[in-house]
Amino acid sequence: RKFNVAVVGATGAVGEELFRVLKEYNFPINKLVPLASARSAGSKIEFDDKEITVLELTETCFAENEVEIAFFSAGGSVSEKFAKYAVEAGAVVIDNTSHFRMEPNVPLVVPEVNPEDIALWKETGIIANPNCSTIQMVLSLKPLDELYGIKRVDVSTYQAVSGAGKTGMEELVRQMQDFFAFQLEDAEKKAFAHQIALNVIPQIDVAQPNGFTKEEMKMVKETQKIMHKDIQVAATCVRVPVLRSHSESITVTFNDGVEVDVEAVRESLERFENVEVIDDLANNAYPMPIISTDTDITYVGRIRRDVYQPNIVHFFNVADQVRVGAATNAVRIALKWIELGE
Ligand code: A2P
Ligand code: 11C
Repeated sequence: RKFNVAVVGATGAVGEELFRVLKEYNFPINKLVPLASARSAGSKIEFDDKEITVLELTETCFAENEVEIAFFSAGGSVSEKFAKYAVEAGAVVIDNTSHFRMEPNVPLVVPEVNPEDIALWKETGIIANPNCSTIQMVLSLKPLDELYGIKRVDVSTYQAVSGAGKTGMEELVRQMQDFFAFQLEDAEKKAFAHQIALNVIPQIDVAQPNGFTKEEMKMVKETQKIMHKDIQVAATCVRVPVLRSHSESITVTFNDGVEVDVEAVRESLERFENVEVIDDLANNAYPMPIISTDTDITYVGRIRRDVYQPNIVHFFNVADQVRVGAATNAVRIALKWIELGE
């Protein structure tokens, strides 16, 4: 059967990608309802060679359009205010924001990792899509946990500007143009606290009392919730001048007594759905943002055993933040929700 599908945040970076992914995955759509603020209501989006008018997000728009699946990607405060109207109208909400993620009765899902959690959706009508940096990390942690049992993860991220939406992407491009026009010093800073062109910023989201940032603590708590395990996680999240793929340098400590076999690690990652290994250092082959951008794959490489401790492995992973980290994961959740019998 086909569904009436709403996209809240239809004019944003993730919203626009959602339309592309829905089309590519041949999502069973009866009616598509693009929603945004009054600012862009009346504008058009293109879907399946047709133009569809963007409607204003209102309390009644879900009931009026008989929406059955609602993707939310317009920020936490919009989800906080409007998700309940979609649920009241009988829709399942697939929420891309952090607003509901840590509520105990809301499932937090990466379909390749914890599809069984989707069943919990009935309690609230909401399924939460994890943070982008968590999604690509757990996609590589899950097979390794099955292989050896993970005790601890230390991760440093190199996060693209797309994580800050269209404003973030435009800011990087504008600052690069300003650089070539010798005007970078006066560059406008809206999305980021500092200049992002030709720089790296070791802060994403706000400071927490423990000295970590909110983005870093999301990686801790979301990983534990998705993996159903109190894995120790320490993250350092860094913004880099890359357009739309996040990278992560990951160190995994396995249970005591494990002796890492790099070939076994490689094979377990290769077997895992939507993960691919590129790992041939001698021939300069490893994952990079220019490889993962516009794909639905999480690429892993630079796999190596620790020099000192046999139960530690290091590797590097990259994935398209807008797709794997947001739109594609949301669509995969919806397809799994349908497959599991809604
Ligand atoms: P709008 O174009 O009307 O501002 P991004 O993450 O790329 O910055 O995009 C944010 C998305 O969320 C846009 O589609 C934006 O629509 C939408 N949005 C932001 N605030 C609201 C709001 N208060 N109500 C509905 N949509 C909103
Ligand atoms: C970033 N990870 O790269 C953020 C964006 O919790 O959904 C996504 C924030 C979130 O800036």
